[in-house]
Amino acid sequence: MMGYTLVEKIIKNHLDEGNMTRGSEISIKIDQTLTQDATGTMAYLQFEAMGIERTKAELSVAYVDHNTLGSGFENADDHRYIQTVAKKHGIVFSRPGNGICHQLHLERFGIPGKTLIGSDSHTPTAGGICELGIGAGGLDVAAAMGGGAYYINMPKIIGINLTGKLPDYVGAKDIILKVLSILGVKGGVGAVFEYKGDGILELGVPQRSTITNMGAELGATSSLFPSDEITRQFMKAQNREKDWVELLPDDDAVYDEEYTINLSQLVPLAACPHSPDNVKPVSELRDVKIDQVCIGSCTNSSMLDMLTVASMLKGKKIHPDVSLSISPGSRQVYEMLADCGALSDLIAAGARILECACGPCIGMGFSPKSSGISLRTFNRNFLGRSGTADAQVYLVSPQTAAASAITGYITDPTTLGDAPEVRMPDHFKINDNMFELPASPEEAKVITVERGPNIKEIPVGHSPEKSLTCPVLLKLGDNITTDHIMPAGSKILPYRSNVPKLSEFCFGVCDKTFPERARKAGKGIIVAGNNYGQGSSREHAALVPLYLGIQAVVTKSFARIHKANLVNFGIVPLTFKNELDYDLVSQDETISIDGLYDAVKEKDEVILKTSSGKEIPLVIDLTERQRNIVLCGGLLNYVRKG
Ligand code: MIC
Ligand code: SF4
Repeated sequence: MMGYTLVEKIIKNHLDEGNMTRGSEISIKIDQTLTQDATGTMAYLQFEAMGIERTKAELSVAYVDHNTLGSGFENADDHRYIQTVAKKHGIVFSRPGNGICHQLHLERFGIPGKTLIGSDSHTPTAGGICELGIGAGGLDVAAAMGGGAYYINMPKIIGINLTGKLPDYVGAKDIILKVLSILGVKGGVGAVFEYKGDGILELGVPQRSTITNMGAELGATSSLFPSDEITRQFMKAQNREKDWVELLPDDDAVYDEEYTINLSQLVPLAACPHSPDNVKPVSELRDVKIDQVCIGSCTNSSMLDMLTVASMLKGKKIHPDVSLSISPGSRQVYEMLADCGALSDLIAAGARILECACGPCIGMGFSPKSSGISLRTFNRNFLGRSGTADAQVYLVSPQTAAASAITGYITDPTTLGDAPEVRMPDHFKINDNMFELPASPEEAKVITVERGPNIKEIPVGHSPEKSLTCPVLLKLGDNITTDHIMPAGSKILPYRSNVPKLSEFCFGVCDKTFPERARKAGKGIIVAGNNYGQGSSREHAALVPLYLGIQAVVTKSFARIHKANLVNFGIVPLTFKNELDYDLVSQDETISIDGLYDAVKEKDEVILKTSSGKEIPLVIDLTERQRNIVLCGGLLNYVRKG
């Protein structure tokens, strides 16, 4: 008998259907769920539509952290909806101002060995304390709250051995950027990453969580560190030692692939525009003059990150041409920074302190100047995500960000001499008064859920047509992100509960004429290259195309969460059997797929006919369950049908 890896141990304990053969479909029981507000309204509308009284998960938390700008009534309306729906249905509500979902979940709720799904792609952050966190569409989270198991393909397991010790000024962000430089943005699709080796003993939970967080950028299903003495100390410092359990991989555990990174040889790295895997050593970028630095996001906003930055900025002045924003990850971090005086060091240096929320990471304020250069400690630098179409965003560690904020150029922090020593506190300040507990089942009966006028009906999917004839409405290249499909930012994000309004912005980054053309055509398909739909878990990237009449998406390959979202809303995901056939289809031509419905029902292939009569074989890579969902026109119809 072979030993087990961490993910095998957790899955084995939660297995509902299937077996742990790599790549085969399994379903797992879900212990905890989380939502954030930008995906949460949809998730709870769908939960309500399922008619379930109370969440069946051990713990469900509704965080508000994305849409906190409040430039109109829309966000506040959505927050009140989430607050009341949470109170009524047994869900803990985290008020706006409490912090970023993933940081808060680590601090207050995550438990080693448990399973968590969240309507946010960075839910794997919880892997920093060995909780199996998986990002999913809101509808899947709603189904898990209803007691349903969650379906994934049994991942392959990639072991990352860390050896050596990080040099001064080199951080956890540099480790994950290194992994991204090796494997790329689709190198983790279908995989879980497990970190091991002596090097992990050098990393505290905040650093481990920076790494598991950005595993999302590899396309991974999740990432895990073991739950060891370091995890115990972190949970003890959060007054949660009782929730700690040890969880280590077996010595003879088998990994499908292994890589080794020697931390002692690592240098500060940056992901250059416009992809997290476009990685270069910071030292090669030293002539790049910058306009802006943003420190924060669920990747790098822990107390440790903030103390590191404060120690580097203490007694210094931000370069006059640089605007520096700092968003602490949670109110705990914020309060403790205030208590220890580090907050005044940041303010004195000239930092612009923002509330603890996602903020600039999702384009909610702080968009750079036109063609501005922004250095961010975040996890995504996709084109346009910052809110400025021609901005150039580099992703770096807090150390590189702080060093560069002072000099005005991208600066290798290791050139600064000895690093100031920064220690994590032995105890965190615990104050849970921004969490609101749900009502008892009795009290819940009289709670009215408040629904503002921004909350509109969710479009419902339909079965695939028997045979489909329609235009190719858009042809796209590789690595199209959900930020391309359904952009966010301060002008668009407030409409997350209003699909008709949202549809005006669909594919705005690629082609502003798309919504109008789609409306006129009434129906159509999209054609794209590899890794289509990478990035965010937002199901709006499926729902809005559905609303605009998209029937099928034909690609070279899909990102995991987006493919699941297409299935959940009844859009047929198809892939080219021969990748080269991609070149044979053109935008605007009329294609036909004869026998589409029957093919989804029981065939592995179907033929797409181009207008010039070429026949292109397409693969239908769906499990039986997924086929049935698509045939019903999506998961809601499927669940309703029973
Ligand atoms: C993101 O980082 O892209 C987001 C915004 O957190 C998304 C969720 C969303 O689109 O609401 C994610 O990562 O899933
Ligand atoms: Fe928020 Fe950014 Fe993290 Fe997404 S990646 S959850 S927007 S901080």
